[in-house]
Amino acid sequence: MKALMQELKESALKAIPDADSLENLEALRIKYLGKKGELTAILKQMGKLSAEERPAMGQLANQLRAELESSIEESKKRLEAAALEAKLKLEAVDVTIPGDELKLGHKHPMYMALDEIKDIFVGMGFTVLDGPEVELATYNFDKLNAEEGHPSRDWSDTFYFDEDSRVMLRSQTSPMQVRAMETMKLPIRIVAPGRVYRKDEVDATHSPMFHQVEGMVIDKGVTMADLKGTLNLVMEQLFGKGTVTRFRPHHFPFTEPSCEMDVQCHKCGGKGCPTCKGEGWIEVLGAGMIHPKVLEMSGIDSEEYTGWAFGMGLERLAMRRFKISDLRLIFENDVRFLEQF
Ligand code: 2NM
Repeated sequence: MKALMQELKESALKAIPDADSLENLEALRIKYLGKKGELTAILKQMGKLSAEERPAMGQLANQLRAELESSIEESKKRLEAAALEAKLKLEAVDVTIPGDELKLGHKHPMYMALDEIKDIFVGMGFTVLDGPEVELATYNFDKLNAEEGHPSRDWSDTFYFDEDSRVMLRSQTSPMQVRAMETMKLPIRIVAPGRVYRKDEVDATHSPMFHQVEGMVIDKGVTMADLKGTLNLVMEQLFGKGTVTRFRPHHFPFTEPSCEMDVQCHKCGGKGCPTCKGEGWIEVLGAGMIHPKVLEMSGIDSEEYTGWAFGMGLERLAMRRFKISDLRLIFENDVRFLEQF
């Protein structure tokens, strides 16, 4: 029995340090020390020994078990350390590898133009307003003096949501100005930029969705001179000092009198060239003195207060500012186009 244990010890203490994985080590533990292992098999023969021999043999067996256990423990530590090292090596981050390049986009050219306009008006004490794109026809038309039967109310021009033409996509941003007149304390100085919708076919100068900037001033004693003076200043900031302008009579339902404003072509100085289509002038906006009926409908006393308002198309302005030839480029969002700004 002693010889058997010596044999077991020699083979085990040779095999255990050679184990190359935790799984193999565990298999060895079961092989030598398990319930059905080799040591147990030897101990089963203890019954054959005499009572005198048993204690010494038992002590020897316990010693052997302890030796094997400590050898297994040692190998386990070694294998675990190796496994940890391998894992760390695998997961190591090389901080010297250059990172992925971050591709940051930038503002859309049309919003660059809008920000410029907003800055100019904010600098003159105007407040920027935002409002709903789904509007009531009352706010889009009635309260702006465009009564039932006005051509712009036609189903062929306006996106309605319901049969009786009450709810619609706003065709101008002026409904926001009506809401301002109804709710804000006078005097009022506001600009209202945003999307508007009209049933137009898409071509180089038209889109069923486009952007407008409208604005208005209401106070006591406001006149056409304020309209012209303010808008002239805006154009000087937009197109440069000394920009020449002119005002032509026009008609809008919500203003009286109404006008359109042109700036003299900055390319040819008014002689006529492709930029201004030979005209010498470029139309930039519509404006006018707010119709007394419009003021009264929103609860403002037109005897005491007067006001002026304007509306301009943002796409057209951006196209001129950045020399964009086709309106569709603004909405296609082709990065080859957008990267140029
Ligand atoms: C334009 C031209 C002229 C305008 C008028 C108003 C309001 F609400 F005050 F009556 N808002 N916008 C206006 C005036 C808009 O667009 C070409």
